[in-house]
Amino acid sequence: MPNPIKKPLVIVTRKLPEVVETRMRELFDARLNLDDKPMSQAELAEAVKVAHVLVPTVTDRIDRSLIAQAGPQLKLIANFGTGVDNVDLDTARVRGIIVTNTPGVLTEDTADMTMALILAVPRRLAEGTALLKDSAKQWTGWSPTWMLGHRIWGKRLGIIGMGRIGQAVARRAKAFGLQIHYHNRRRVAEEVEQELEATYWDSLDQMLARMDIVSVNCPHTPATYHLLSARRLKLLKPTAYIVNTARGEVIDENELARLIETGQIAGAGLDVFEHEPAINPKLLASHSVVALPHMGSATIEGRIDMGEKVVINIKTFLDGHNPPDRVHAAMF
Ligand code: 8YV
Repeated sequence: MPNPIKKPLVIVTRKLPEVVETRMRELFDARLNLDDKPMSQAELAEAVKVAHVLVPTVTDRIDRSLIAQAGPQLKLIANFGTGVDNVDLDTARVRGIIVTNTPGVLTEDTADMTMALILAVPRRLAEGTALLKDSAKQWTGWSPTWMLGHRIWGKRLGIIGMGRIGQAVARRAKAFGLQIHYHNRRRVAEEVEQELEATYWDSLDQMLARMDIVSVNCPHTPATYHLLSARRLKLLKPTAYIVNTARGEVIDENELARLIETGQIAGAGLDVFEHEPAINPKLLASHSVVALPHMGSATIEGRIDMGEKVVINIKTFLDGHNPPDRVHAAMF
């Protein structure tokens, strides 16, 4: 920025942890959303007409038509989140708007939640707790053949997307005795493969057909939209489970629901959905599905760290430097 603005207008679309909001107020002319009411497209359009910096989240659609309405003063979209599939990166680039995200700080939390789902689905955690809480089905006591799930130790876990989160999942899963397999655009470094004792599959199709559990850990991009298509989902063994803490759009959700309903896939642990907040009702009705409301990175520590990254990105940019977490479409 050639002429640094004293107090740039930073519009934040959702409520953030108080400590982050306080810091933003100190540094910027921060317009916060204290009620946390999601902004409509019309409200977002008003925001981009006046803001120097916009701080959106996964719930905001920063698409081509919205960016077209931005005033010339909008120079930075500092996304509060790692995934940037909510932002049209190409249009932003053409308009000379820089986009940043918050990588790294939610890796461990998201990997924890992934591991929780890897355990929860085969071991029927949600079913067990629902049963105890349902007074109509009084528990009559232990039985040797009751609530039997499946062992995860010794089984094959196929990770789709071996980036930071995929590797953090692999580290945890290895400690639980799972054999690590993965598919990624590029093979990871040999030391990483050795540490994780991970087997690389160039062919996603071949990997899918052999896994006991599949975990989706890749970003949602045009190339990964419905990567788990109807055809690929049918390659899974009927005893296989799917876990998704990445983005719903990577899986054909209707087909997944149908295959679980008809017993062609054993179950799923889902933290994300294709049309959030809508969820295919068949998934919610299934005993074999553990569904969570997109809370993979929902820890107070994580949210504060994310906010800190957003502040650093904005501050660095306004001070005339390249923000540390700048993203380009080619990175994904
Ligand atoms: C965030 C996420 O909560 O950062 C991401 O990509 O998926 C989530 O964990 C959300 O996106 C915040 O915008």
